[in-house]
Amino acid sequence: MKLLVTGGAGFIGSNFVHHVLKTTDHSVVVLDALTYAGNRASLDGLPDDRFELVVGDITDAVLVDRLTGEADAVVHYAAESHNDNSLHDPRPFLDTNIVGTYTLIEAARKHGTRFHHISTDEVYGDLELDDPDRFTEQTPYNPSSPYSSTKAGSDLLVRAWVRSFGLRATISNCSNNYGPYQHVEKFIPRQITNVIDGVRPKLYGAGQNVRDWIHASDHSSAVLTILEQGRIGETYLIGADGEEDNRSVVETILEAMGQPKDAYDHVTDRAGHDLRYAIDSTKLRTELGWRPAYGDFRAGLADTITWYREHEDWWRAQKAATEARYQQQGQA
Ligand code: NAD
Ligand code: TDX
Repeated sequence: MKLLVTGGAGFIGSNFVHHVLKTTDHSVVVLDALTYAGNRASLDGLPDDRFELVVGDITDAVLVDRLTGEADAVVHYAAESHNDNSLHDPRPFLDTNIVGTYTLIEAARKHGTRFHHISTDEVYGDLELDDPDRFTEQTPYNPSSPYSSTKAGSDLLVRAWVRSFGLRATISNCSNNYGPYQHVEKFIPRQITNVIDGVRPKLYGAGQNVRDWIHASDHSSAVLTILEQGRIGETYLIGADGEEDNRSVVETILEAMGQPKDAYDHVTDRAGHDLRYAIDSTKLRTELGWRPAYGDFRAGLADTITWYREHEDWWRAQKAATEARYQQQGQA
């Protein structure tokens, strides 16, 4: 297959492109606008004969129409992805997440192209800490932030295009990813690179919020499985049973990096901060037989710390500007 991967120069998209080119004989065209979150270097070393990067915007209907017409399938990762940014400037989230997705599904409908939409568990809102239930494919949508509401909107557009126009689409909603190539604005790489720089990690509020962590390589294998074997029109939740509260994550990072466990600061909490996410991925596991390879979050985190230590050239250029932005927001 020839895949068009939008947002392939971002964190999860680039992990997917590496995974596909390593484990299949599919070829890949990445369409990426190289916003502040995209990095060409995340795609270094890929085979020229099976890989191409097109720098462009997913709201560019002419470009999207041509590239979609040339592809056998579209895997749509491109998004504005950071909750904190969406609280300070929501507009790009509407443009990319809503209008961009609309532009892609219109092209896929016209050309009859198979479409896989990447989304997030945040569309379901949040859970109480002691809620015995986790999110399933049946959980009602209830997003909290400008980011998650635009992702929810994009999911609903895809669902409507399946029902109204017969778009051959699947959707996946995944939990929080960690691993190589994640921007230093995000929680785990921000704290790892802070410790490397001799700066104390920054915990929002009391740090009791829970996220359900999955390694990006496991997200990639799940998406490939759904693309190749998923039932058209279906939604699959992707998760690896990795619930951890933020304070434990910071303490684990500090210990793994040889620092005292309590060497972190509390900073201003995020407005509207979701308390807990948790994914039940039974459908994906029983229907399609998918399993995560990283069973142990601490082992995955240790690999990730090693990656950031060894790839300072990849993240260094973004660190100062990212921390300056947090400083302005009172979260530094
Ligand atoms: P990211 O911010 O690291 O990467 C986004 C990429 O999209 C960047 O390369 C950027 O240049 C590109 N992009 C942004 N706007 C564009 C536009 N208008 N046209 C073309 N390219 C554009 O994001 P990520 O964390 O890799 O997330 C990828 C996808 O996965 C998103 O759809 C996100 O909602 C979803 N997701 C993320 C997580 C997570 O934990 N990070 C979890 C579940 C789902
Ligand atoms: O410095 C920090 N301190 C802190 O305590 C930062 C940056 C974050 N946090 C907290 C907020 C969250 O509870 O850590 C948790 C994780 O924060 P983020 O990395 O910003 O992720 P989150 O808001 O949970 O969203 C992520 O997972 C779901 C991705 O950014 C989304 O794109 C995805 O949909």
